[in-house]
Amino acid sequence: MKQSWPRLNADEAADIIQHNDMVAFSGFTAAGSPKALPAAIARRARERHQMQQPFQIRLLTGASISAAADDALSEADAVSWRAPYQSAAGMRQKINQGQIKFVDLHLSEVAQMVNYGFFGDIDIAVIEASALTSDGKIWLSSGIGNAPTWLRKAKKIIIELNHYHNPRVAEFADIATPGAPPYRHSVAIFSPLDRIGLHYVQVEPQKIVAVVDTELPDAGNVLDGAKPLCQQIADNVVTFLLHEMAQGRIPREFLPLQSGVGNINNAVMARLGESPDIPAFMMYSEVLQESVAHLLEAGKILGVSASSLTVSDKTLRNIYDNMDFFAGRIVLRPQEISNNPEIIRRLGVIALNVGLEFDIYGHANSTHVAGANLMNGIGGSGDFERNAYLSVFMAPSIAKEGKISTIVPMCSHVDHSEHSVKVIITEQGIADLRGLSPIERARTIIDNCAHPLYRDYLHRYLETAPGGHLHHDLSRVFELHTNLLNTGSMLG
Ligand code: 0RQ
Repeated sequence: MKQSWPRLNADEAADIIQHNDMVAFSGFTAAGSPKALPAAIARRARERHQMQQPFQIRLLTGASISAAADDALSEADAVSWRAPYQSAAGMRQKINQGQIKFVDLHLSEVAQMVNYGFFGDIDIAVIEASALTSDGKIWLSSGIGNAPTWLRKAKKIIIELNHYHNPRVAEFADIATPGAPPYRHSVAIFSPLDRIGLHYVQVEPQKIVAVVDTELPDAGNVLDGAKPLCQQIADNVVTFLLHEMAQGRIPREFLPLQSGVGNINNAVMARLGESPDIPAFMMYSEVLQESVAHLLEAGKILGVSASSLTVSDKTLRNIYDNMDFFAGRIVLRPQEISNNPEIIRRLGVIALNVGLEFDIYGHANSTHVAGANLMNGIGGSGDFERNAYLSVFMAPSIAKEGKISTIVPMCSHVDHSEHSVKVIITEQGIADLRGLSPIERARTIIDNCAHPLYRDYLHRYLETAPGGHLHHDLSRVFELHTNLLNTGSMLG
């Protein structure tokens, strides 16, 4: 059946959305996420609230969306429930004030959870597309995320047809869906650029209730620039990886890398690119970040599997202007495949992620400051670090001008356990935890990674705390955190 859909503006399309609807946005980071509907939904919420009517949506996304979109929605009190990840200051504040319920999830699991109805039905999917046809073929844009699942499961679909994107962006997409347990077959990806799916998603055309034309950039990946501390951490990561190669624990052709987002990860990728002793390598990651695009062009990175092009506008334009070069070197996948544990383990991915704090035994906190306040969420860090060949965590040894040590006796919240964290790297040095007993791990982390300001305290804690296999003094274990809360500084 051929269809022609209502071409609506964003406000008209937002009128389709009802109070308490479960709304699912396309994209992964700002890349590929809707640009016009978030602000229109916020306006609708404000109007309804002025009329003393309730209006809040429940919002599912791939990962973060643009901070502008999340903040517009949170400022308008337009969201009651949010999953699985966010990174916007306003949204974060409302979550921490208890006004928005937030569910922090491993990104690879979300599609399966929705397929099995863990969160109920999806009422409306709002999907950015670069093209669509009347028989229901939808070509996505710079981020895939969970869009294929949203399109399949949603009762209604609103398409944002974004003319900003080069229609050839869809050449990056490899849309495939793993089968459902217990009949799931292996996902046949044996090299990062292997393709197993289609460039488009097929939907039931009658589910599309509106098409909204836009011409808007992704707008959202602005990095602060490389701080000196980031460079020192990056140097230590390169030193570690070169040592592993020299020891024969990383093969000469190297292993695929995963790299999280942010300044540290960007600096690490750039440094790896500059190192003549690191061979050209592949990435099996979730985001393709700024420095990675440049390294692809330079030939240092041979190919990238990811779920989004999380790059600046200028870099995205450059990719679009050189599609013949990039099309064969980038594959964008649904996040249940970009972050798939089976493939990460098979390919021997080296995972490089940043955490907020680490304890002396190697547990890592990526998400909650002083055990209470959400920062962003676990994102894809757990998908990769639990299954990686080598899980490397990075952080500066101190935060807030030294008032906070990122190495503490016990993490105030645990996202990654000592059983999977293999290596911790700060600007101070490298703690290689493989094969070490807990007490050896503690000494190594304190000596190699903690800031000199905090080393004596941490050593004293370790040597005076009672214990057996681990040493812990439960009456003092959070003394640093308590000092921070009481005095503004961990050392009191
Ligand atoms: O605060 O911005 O006010 O200065 O936290 O820290 O050092 O700039 O590092 O931007 O890479 O963020 C873990 C949050 C690090 C991030 C986290 C303060 C610090 C600063 C930011 P300011 P940095 P980053 C791929 C993988 C989980 C998700 C993930 C993250 C701010 O990397 O969200 O890995 N990771 N995803 O001052 C209090 C501490 C602190 C602290 C740092 N111990 N206590 N504040 N800060 N340590 C992405 C996806 O999944 C899509």
